[in-house]
Amino acid sequence: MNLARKLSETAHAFGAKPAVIFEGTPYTFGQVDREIERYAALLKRLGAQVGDRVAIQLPKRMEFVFLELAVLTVGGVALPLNPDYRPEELEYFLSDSGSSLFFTDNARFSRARDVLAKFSGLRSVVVDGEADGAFSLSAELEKVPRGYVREFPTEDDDVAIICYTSGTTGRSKGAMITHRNLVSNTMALHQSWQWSDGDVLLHALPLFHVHGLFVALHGGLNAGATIIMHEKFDPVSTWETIGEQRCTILMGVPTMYQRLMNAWEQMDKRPDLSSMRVFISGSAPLLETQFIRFEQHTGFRILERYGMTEAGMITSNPIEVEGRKAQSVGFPLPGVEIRVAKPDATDVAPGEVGEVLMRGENVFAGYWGMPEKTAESFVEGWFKSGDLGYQDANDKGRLYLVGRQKELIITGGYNVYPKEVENILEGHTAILEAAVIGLPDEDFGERVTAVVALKEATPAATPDELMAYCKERLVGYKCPKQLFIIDRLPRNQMGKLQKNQLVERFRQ
Ligand code: MLC
Repeated sequence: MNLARKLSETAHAFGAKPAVIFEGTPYTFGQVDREIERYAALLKRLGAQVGDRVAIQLPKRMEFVFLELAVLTVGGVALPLNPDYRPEELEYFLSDSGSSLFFTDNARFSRARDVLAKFSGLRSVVVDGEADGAFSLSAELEKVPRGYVREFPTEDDDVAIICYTSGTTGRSKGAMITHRNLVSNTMALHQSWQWSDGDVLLHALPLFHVHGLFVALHGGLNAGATIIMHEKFDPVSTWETIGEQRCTILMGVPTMYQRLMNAWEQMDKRPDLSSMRVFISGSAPLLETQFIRFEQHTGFRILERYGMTEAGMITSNPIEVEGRKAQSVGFPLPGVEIRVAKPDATDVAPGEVGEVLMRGENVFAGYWGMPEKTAESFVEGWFKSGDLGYQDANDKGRLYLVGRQKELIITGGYNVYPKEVENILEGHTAILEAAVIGLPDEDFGERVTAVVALKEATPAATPDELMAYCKERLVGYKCPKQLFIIDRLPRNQMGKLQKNQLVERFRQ
């Protein structure tokens, strides 16, 4: 079933109930549904066809919610983009996806003007006011004819969303997520986490990624719950809102829980948590110390679950409190199968570490325009996650994750492949070679750190200059937080870079 159709049906059942309260402004289910319909009519007017990619680069705001579901309504493919992407990054996503429509705001439109001029077939729409060279959302909505009837022309196996994920080679890959993926995962979580229309979700995550979009937004709308939406995460206002709005669910990444605990320790007046049902963590490993500290402070045991862009939500700790264990990501969700395998794809012995493989209706349809990469990512119908883990044979196969097969840094819930940052650094005229590593960080979990060797013949560059160079070209979370200049990067006799030596040397 088309996800937008499903959510529209729920909206009809809950008409006058608040669906989303965005920074204090309420939108009922009926209003949200009508806006989605109006935006869908607008997309049709702008010529959107079934399968067309529609890129959306917006800060967190209601237009994003209406647009995403309007794109799905007309059978298009939504391309949610980080609002912080720099114009050079945007160029890659627009070109790789072949998007025909681009929704953004004035600030981003003017910043990306030169890039956008390269795409002759692309039409841009600004959601705030007017801009030369772009359609104005409000003016276009005015022109939408009455009487538009939604058709939801796409179904289960059609692509609904392309979500870009950082790639090992430095080139981001567009994961094609189908309606079946979205609907089955939403239903699996509905059942496992016992969502109901009595729930009040505090939504403080970004909207452009799996966690904030599929798990939180789609999950809440599907359940008929009320979503209290904050534009930006702030630990103090999160605590206050939970108490004042009688929230029942919070979803966050470990960095958010770390900051929530720091704030808790500073607060004079502790919030009333009596309405809370569950605090859920994902997108990065939750440390045992964080799990324990949170329970000691609040009395709540965080529910950790495991997901990834390519497979949505995969496993979860049980909703029953006593079943939640630190460092474990729990058990497969309904309809999801997992295995732990050796490099030859045969099963490991029970309890041994191997690569976690998965299959089910949650697993994506492949990488956009990259059939070889897609083929490499599967073995006999199982998706190879790249995550290393083991299943506890004495606890019904409970899954624990212990590491990753490929170099990957997870910082504050975002994935960064070092190669992407190394490629940028090595584009600088003064840099001979660069190595990017993740160092432990109390706030972000891992800290993107660069170690570079400079060319002799060029004028020397300072760490600050090199970090500023990255900031012009890369979204903030990928930029090195620290940069060290050394004479030569350590290599073994075969010439292979010894990153573990760099980690040892710089972790202090
Ligand atoms: C922001 N910055 C980060 C960062 N977030 N740097 C590293 N890692 C991050 N995650 C940068 C900013 O650009 C800024 O740079 C500086 O760090 C300080 O920012 P801040 O104000 O402290 O950060 P803040 O805006 O508060 O954001 C922190 C955060 C945010 C934790 C709230 O990163 C966040 O919302 N993370 C959630 C990510 C997420 O939704 N992941 C889900 C992926 S889906 P400067 O230069 O401007 O100072 C997925 C699947 C699954 O993984 O299982 O869920």
